[in-house]
Amino acid sequence: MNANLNGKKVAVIGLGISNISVIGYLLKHDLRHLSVFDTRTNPPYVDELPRGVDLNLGPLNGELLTQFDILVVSPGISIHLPEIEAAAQSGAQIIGDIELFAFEAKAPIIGITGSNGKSTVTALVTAMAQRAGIKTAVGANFGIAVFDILLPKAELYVLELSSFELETTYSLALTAGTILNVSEDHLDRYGGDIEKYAEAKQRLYRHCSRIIANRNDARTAPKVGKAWATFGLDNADYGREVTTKGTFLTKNGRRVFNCRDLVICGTHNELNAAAAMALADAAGIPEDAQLEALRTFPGLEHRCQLVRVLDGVSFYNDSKATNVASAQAAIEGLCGRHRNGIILLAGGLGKGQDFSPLKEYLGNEVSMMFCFGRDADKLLSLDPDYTRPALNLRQALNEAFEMAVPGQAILLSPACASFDQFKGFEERGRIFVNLVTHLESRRD
Ligand code: UMA
Ligand code: ADP
Repeated sequence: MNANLNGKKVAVIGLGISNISVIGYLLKHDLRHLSVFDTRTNPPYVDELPRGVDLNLGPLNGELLTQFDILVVSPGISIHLPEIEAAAQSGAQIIGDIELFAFEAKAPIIGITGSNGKSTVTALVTAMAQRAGIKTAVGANFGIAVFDILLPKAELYVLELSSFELETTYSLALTAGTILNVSEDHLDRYGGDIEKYAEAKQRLYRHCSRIIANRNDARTAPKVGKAWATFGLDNADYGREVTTKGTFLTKNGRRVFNCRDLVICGTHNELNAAAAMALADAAGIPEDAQLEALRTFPGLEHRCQLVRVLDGVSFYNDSKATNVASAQAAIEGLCGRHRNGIILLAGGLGKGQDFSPLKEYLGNEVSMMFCFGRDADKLLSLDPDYTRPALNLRQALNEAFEMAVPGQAILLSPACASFDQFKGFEERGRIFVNLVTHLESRRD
């Protein structure tokens, strides 16, 4: 896009974390006009809006939007809304905060997208770069708006990018980037079509110097151009080797790290570590810093975290598992550690996903699944013998604990978004941890 904002009529659509930060940036320009829109009647950040900014709440006014030159659209708003499409047809540029950031950022950028593992890999690469003494700023879908991390002193940016953010990004040039994996998620925004979702993710590769693809997931291979490196389950390029002495991370067949020394667990995290090393090499981060970061990275909150062991039962908080593939990864990552299997707590908003991949675990790795939330019925229909309804998370946990035997794990890995019952996955995870912390032993 044309980076010159001066003299332009700009509409900011959506008043969330990203756009409140963009507004501050926009106001530094000599705009002809700035209006803010949000479809909610009571969005956050209204109090933080500078005085005099024109604010429009409630349903979007399509007619009004056609009068703007540029629409800066929040990731939470679909650019396929008729009002936004009409503005685009009238000649408005539809962009997001990342597009504007792309013009301002002077340091190299690493970009990470994928259905699962984005935050973990983003945090790992950031830890690797920081270990190497590189002044690194991390943000975007990671939860920190990009305009809050834009610093003249930054030597490297690491951005976690969602498909929504990529849809409104055109010029972002990456030093290194990856699509970690593509599985069903957010299909409610893509008309139920996973290929459309994958296409949005492919936009990450458009101006990417060093593309890192997952060789076990064809949808991550670049449609245009070639991968600089791949990562995967075997020991080709970046990968792993499973031996009788343990599992090792490898680079071109060379064993570089014993997975025993990883704090984060599960095969999916070994893949995440391999991807992080590939990105780090692509960006010139020294190997000793990579390995040191792998050794010390504690994992992120709400991702397969052991909360407590009570009466021999282990409780895991994997509230960030907001889709089926992430719940599958948690089940597979934990089942080897728990000889008596897993009781799964799942449910919430299914976002149009097909839950059937969970069926194969029922009666096998998962001895029972307690289902709560808006789409509980869809989960319950997978297999009535190994599923039970629960009114809410509290009831699911209490009933699971009553049923559990020593050696079992109770795993909150909901395979669903949380917004039907919670403010977000963090709140869901915090409530679970709090409930678990207050459980009393049944042995007294
Ligand atoms: N909303 C409306 N009407 C509006 C604007 C927003 O109803 O006019 C709703 C959205 O549907 C959404 C919520 O408000 O439910 C917040 O949307 P937003 O676009 O204002 O979001 P921000 O607060 O700016 O946060 C966004 C990302 N949110 C989304 O993509 C939905 C955050 O990712 C990101 O951390 C933040 O920018 C920082 O740049 C969160 C997320 O859930 C973590 N991402 C999804 C995911 O990871 O699966 C993609
Ligand atoms: P994202 O930012 O893409 O949501 P996170 O790193 O926050 O990814 O992890 C989200 C969920 O996905 C967690 O439940 C985690 O256990 C699971 N997960 C992490 N990495 C992977 C992966 N490579 N493949 C499948 N699931 C994963």
